[in-house]
Amino acid sequence: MQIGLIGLESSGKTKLFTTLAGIEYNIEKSSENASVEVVKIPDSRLDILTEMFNPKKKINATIEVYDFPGLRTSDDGKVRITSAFLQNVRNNDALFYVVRGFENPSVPHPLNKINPYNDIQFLETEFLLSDLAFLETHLARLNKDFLKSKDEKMKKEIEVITKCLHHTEEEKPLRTLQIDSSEKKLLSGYQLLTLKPLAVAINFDENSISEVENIVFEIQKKVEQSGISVIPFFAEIEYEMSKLDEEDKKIFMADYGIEESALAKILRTSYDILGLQSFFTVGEDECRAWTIKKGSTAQESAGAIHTDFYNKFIRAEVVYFEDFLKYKTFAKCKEAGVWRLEGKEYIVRDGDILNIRHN
Ligand SMILES: Nc1nc2c(ncn2[C@@H]2O[C@H](COP(=O)(O)OP(=O)(O)OP(=O)(O)O)[C@@H](O)[C@H]2O)c(=O)[nH]1
Ligand SMILES: [Mg+2]
Repeated sequence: MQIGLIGLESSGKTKLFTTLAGIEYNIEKSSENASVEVVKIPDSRLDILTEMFNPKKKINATIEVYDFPGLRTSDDGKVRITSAFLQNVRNNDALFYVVRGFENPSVPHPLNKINPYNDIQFLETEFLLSDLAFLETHLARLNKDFLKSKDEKMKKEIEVITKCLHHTEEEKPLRTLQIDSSEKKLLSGYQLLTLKPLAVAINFDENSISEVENIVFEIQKKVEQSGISVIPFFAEIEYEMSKLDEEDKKIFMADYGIEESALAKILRTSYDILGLQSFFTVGEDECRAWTIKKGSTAQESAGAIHTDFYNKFIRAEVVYFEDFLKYKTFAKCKEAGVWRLEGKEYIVRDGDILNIRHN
């Protein structure tokens, strides 16, 4: 699974990316290539399990994060969406749009004003127009082909595309359209832009900490119906903080009046909009968070560990994390009736602790 950091030039994507990945920030930038790093998903539940089992290894779930070059002003003074940019967008399972909220006269803004909501609208409008153009052309072609072939499968496709087109014509992003799983499958090959899960991270500067809450509240209200979550963060501060040890970090955060780092929130949101969740395996050797799609069965989850576990699946022993936290041992969980044996069709919950029985 991969998530892309995209946005206008100099919004703070690389600063965020380097902080997430725990690497050094380098001002030298490539105008063409994205960088990629595998990033750990912080999970306090895994931390607690690790404390309880004291294993040799703790393994977090991970996602791939891509840092893409920003959208720039072209020679005519306008920001044009390039085909390279659209290709970058299409290749991601989900997107984080990094938007500028910080003032800095020495760093020009491609749209010439600091207005996060305006930047969100800019991208959404470009995506909508691109989808609209694609859907219109594609529908015309499908209709023409259908007249010749009378193919039933094509008829279904025409229905779905028409539904998408109407939604887009109302200037609504496709991520807010109600579609079932078969329609989703049908559409997946098209890589429609407004169908991509999207979240927004607004990069503020330290001087605006006191106003951030209100600004974000207002913006969130406006974009809620587009299915977008907005997360504020402070790229410069987070970067400086990431280089400190735990003690100094606490002092630093208290100085700025920051309650918690935004990085964990950004990563958990990425995970969430990708439609992912975690289950855990525990033991003296390792405690580990595994990544599965929401709605995965016990057998599919076993397959995430090993294909053999999928093929030779018998049953899954299941305890929900909160229950385990309450009763502390599997024996106590059994006594309390919260330890269960589940078959292969069982839908795994986010936070289940599994032990797979297999042949
Ligand atoms: N004052 C201030 N400057 C910032 C902040 N975040 C980023 N900058 C500056 O903005 C510039 C761009 O930051 P990057 O993280 O490289 O931005 P980017 O989005 O990766 O830029 P492109 O890859 O060119 O699109 C750098 O000079 C940063 O120091 C911030 O929170 N406050
Ligand atoms: Mg960059």
